[in-house]
Amino acid sequence: MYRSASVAPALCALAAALAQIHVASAQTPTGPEWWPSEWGPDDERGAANLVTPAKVLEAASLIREGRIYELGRTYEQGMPIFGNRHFSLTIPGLPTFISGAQNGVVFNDELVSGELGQIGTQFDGLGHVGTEIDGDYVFYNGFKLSEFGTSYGLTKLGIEKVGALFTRGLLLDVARYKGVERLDPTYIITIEDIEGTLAMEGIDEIRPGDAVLFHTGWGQLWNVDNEAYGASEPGPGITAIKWLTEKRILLTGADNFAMEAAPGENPERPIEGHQWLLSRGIYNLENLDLSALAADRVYEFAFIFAPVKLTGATGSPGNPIAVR
Ligand code: UVW
Repeated sequence: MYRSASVAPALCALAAALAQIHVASAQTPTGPEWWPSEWGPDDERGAANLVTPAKVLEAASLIREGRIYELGRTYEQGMPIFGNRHFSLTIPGLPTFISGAQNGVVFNDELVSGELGQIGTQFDGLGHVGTEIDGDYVFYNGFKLSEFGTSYGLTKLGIEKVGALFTRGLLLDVARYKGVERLDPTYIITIEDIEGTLAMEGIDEIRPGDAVLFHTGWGQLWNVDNEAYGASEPGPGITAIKWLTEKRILLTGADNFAMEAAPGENPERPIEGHQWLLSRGIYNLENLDLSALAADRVYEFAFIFAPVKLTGATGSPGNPIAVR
């Protein structure tokens, strides 16, 4: 038994050290605990915090020709849709409103239904994908769905919190790097592929706050062979996604339905790239049209996107643009 007065502080120090080890090594099904975030335990914007005035000016300096590239797909009946999600647009009434006024004015409105933030070109917010831990579902910054989920929207991490994004964009044309029009249906992009693509394109580095877009060529199948488009897809594997996370980027994106390879490196762990990125505050864009950027070999540009402010939503539709 320890009786010396000097032993107690030593034991306390040991206990504190052990507690530190516990904190540092606490594991989840997708790696070490990712909270609290570097922006504090209450932060809901994640990597959007990296879009600082300096980052905006860096991006603006990349605009040299004033040429705009639209990266968004049109939302239309029959477009590829993941799983049982749906999209419908109708014009009720035709015309919707007949005024009967002297000037004969009539109006048309549209009625849209669907998982608006998760169909077509879509921006995944931080409330979209989480991880089951100890009977709850845990998201960015450790927020638990039992505490922020309601049937009428998320009270934390809603897409309205993101704000407007204006940053340096990079197109990684991995298809060109591999010498193909379109990567194979289950091709998994590696770190070496990314480094090789950057070298081919003359891009020196990926920087914090960048928007990193992958051109896989898979978008050639959009509305051409929708079954093949949704059956699998080439994209970065979880190893490359973890590496990108360490670079503290703003977002990933690709010309396919989920950005990451599907199936991925371990088919027993589906959509793990989403889990990894969104949990750590990094956003994701899917179903982009990157064909014009790739054709013109535009690899570095100003990337601009303002998510629609749907309070409590998990994602946003929209039309991101690249400007060079
Ligand atoms: C998939 O396609 C699974 O990704 P998301 O849910 O982001 O659309």
